Amino acid sequence: MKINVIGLGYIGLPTALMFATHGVDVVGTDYNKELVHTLNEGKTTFEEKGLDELFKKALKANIKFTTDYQQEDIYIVSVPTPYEKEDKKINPKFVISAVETVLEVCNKGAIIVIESTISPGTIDKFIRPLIKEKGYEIGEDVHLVHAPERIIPGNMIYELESNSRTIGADEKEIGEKIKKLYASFCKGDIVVTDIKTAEMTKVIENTFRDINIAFANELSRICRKENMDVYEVIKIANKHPRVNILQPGPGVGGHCISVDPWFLVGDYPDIVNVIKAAREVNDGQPEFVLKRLRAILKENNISDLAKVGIYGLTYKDNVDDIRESPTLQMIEKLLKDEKEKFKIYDPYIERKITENQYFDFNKFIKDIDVLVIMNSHNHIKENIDNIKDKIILDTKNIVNGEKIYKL
Ligand code: SAJ
Repeated sequence: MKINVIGLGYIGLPTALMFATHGVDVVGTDYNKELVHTLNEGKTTFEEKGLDELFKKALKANIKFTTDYQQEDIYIVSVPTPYEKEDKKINPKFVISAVETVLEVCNKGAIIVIESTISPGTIDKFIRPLIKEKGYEIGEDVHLVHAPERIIPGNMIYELESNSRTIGADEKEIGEKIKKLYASFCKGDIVVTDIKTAEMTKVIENTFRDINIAFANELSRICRKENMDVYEVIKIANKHPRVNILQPGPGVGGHCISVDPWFLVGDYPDIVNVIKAAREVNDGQPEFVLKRLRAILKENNISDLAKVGIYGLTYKDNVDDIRESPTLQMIEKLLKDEKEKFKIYDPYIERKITENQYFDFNKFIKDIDVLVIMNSHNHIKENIDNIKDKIILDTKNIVNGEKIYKL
């Protein structure tokens, strides 16, 4: 079988590699020339456990990278789906242009599988009219499928193989055909349903997690008010057989959980309450961290912000992805003109992102008195002994001792 994967980012690349290492002939297409060039030089474009090994295996199998769309029978579209900042609605411009270009080159009867996360109804609202407008008959000239991914950055390769998946299709046979294609590497249960159900399911999975993290974050604020240990409260409550509270943290980042719930807020403004409130709590968490930091500085009579170091720029632990990261939310939105004063370090980030960024951990630690832990990368856990003499705001609950403050 031959496929053309469109979009070689965080999801498209590992998916293309997985297909290639499981007997499928793959051409990966991306409009970013530099990215295609890097892949053709034999290098991956981001860090992910097991990705380099999988990439090497795929190169020995059958995979090519190009900026051109191919004439094929099956396309997997894995392009970003941003949202509009003003009305919080999805902006499907990348999916639209990918489908438009596919239509120009595809064989008659081709199947276009959209993997990108899209809000419920996006295919009905934007993709079907577009295809009809171009004079194609859906179900005849082209078939549509929505096959959202579920993999978690940091454990993508394992999850690609073992997670269950959803395939939404108009026609049962097409759904079954694509199910068979994914079953080449996916050992999990693959459920075939209709397109809109698949769209809704994907978005509400991430919304579920956002709401649950917001609950933990709100608890951290309540416990702070009462000067109580939120982690102890959660640990005890979780002994209840039907309670499973997540962990509070410095905020929610990434391009999934902090984005997808907004699609529902944008599309159902008259209905949505809980989802919107949860989003606002999680978006407000970096500000809570900052307030907590200012209180700690006051308590310790520290007025010089140059003594403060922030550890962690990525959106979560042990990944190199900084999209929507709580630290960036904190320095960009909240600190503004003060941001130059803080010192910043993240072992996963080797390029300059912000002012006063350090690339040497020991030097960073030497230059500060107060440390704010925003990420619990394995790196910091291995260096606990080197930081214990600092005043620490530990938003990830990884270190205990005197002068160590929690959320
Ligand atoms: N976080 C907390 N407390 C927790 C758990 C997470 O504050 O108890 C924070 C993290 O630090 C991070 C954010 O939430 O900033 C999101 O991290 P995550 O690891 O929960 O999820 P993502 O965004 O990396 O990946 C999610 C996953 N979705 C779900 O778990 C429902 C993944 O399966 C999806 O494939 C991915 O979104 C996606 O692409 O949609």
